[in-house]
Amino acid sequence: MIKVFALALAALPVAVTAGYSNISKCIASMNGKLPYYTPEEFDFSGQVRRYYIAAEVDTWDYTPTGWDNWLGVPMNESFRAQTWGYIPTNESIGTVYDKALYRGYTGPDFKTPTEQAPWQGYMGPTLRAEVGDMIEILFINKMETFYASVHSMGLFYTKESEGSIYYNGTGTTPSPGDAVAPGECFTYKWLVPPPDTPNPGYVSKLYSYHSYVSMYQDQDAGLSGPVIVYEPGKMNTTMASNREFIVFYGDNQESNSFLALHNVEKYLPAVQAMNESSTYPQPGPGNHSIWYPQMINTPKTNVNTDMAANFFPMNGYIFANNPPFEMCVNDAAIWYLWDMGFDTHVAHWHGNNVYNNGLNTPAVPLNPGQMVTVNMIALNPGQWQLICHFNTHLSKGMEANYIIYRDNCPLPPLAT
Ligand SMILES: [Cu+2]
Repeated sequence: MIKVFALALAALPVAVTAGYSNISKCIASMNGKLPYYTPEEFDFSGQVRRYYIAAEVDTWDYTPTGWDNWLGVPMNESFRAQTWGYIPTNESIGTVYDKALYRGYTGPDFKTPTEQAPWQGYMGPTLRAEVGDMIEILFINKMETFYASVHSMGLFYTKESEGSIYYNGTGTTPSPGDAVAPGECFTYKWLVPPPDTPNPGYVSKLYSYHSYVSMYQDQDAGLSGPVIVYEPGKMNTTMASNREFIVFYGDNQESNSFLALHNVEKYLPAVQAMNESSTYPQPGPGNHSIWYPQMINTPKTNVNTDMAANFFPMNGYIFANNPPFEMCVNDAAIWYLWDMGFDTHVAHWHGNNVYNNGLNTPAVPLNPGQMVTVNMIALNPGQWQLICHFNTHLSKGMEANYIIYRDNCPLPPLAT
C-alpha cells in the first residue's frame, strides 16, 4: 500500500469499476467472526448488524427549491446568495455540484438503495447497533478515480478496520481498508463495547463515520454518515417511541473537494482550471515515501472560491431548503447533532428548548468532530426555525425548518 510513486498527471488512472474482482472475498469476510482483538469488557451479544455501503459520485443541489427560503425570494434575487457566490454564471458553478457520497444498499448486489428520510440529505445511511453488538460493513468504491475509506468515530475497531493510515508506514501494517481503490471493496468490523453506552439519562447516542484517505478533501467532497448506538434491547422501542432527527452541521469548501477540478470541467466548460503542476513531487534522498491514495485525493488544482463557493449547509441544504423535520404535538424527539469541518456551530431551535444532559437550553454548542445527543418534548406547535446561531454561518445558509403539527397530524403515531 505504501508506494514511492511519481507520476505524470496526464496519466491519472481512470479505473474501471465493473467487476469488483474481490467482492466474493469481501462478502465471505462478513462471517460474524469477531476481529483479532476485542476489548476485555466486551461481552458479545451475538447480534451482528450488517450494512452495505458504496461511495459514489452523485449530483447534489444545495438549494433544490431554487429559493432562498429565509428571505422568501428566488435564489437569483437573494443578496446573500449573490454575496457568497451561489448564483450560477459562466464563471461560477452556483449550487449544483458533483459530490462523493456514501449510499446504503439492502444487499451485497448493491442494486436496491436503502430507504432514507428525505431530511437526511447528503449524509450516508444511518447505521444502528446496540451495546454488545458487532457492525459489519461491506464497502465498495464505485468512484472512477478517487480512493475512499470508512473510518468510525467512537466505536471500537482494530487497526485493520481503522480506515486510515499513518503516513510513511510508521507503526502499523497497512490494510486494504485504509484506502479502498476504485472498483475495490473491504469489509470493516466495528464493535460497540460498554464504554460506548449512551450518556446517563439517555437510551441512545450519536457516533459517526467518514472517509479518511485525505480527510480535508474527502470531507469537502462529502463522504460522511451517522451511527446511532442504543442500550441493549432498546433499539426498536426507542425508534418506535421517539422522532429521531440527525442534523449534520458541516461546511463544504467546494474548491477544496477532490472533485473540484472535475466540477469546473463539467459545469464551467468555458473556464480553464487545471492542475497546478504537471507532475507529482519526486521523492528526494532518504527514506521518503508517498502514499499514493492520499496523493490522488489531494489534487492541487487552480480551482478558486469564485468558481466553486463555500457552503455552510445542514444535511447538505442551505437557506431552509431542507425537507422539514416533522413531529406531532407532545411527541418525544431525539436530536442527534454533529459537527464536521473547520468551524464551531451553535444549534438553536425556535419555539422549543431541548434537554442537554438534563439541562433545559435553547442552544447547543458543537465543535468539529463532536457529536451531541439531546432530547425535546414537542410542546409548542408550529413551523419553527432550527439554525446555527453563528451569524456568518447563518448568512451562508445554516437555517432549516422543523414542524410540530397541532391538529390532524399526518405522521404515524408514536408508540407510548
Ligand atoms: Cu455554524
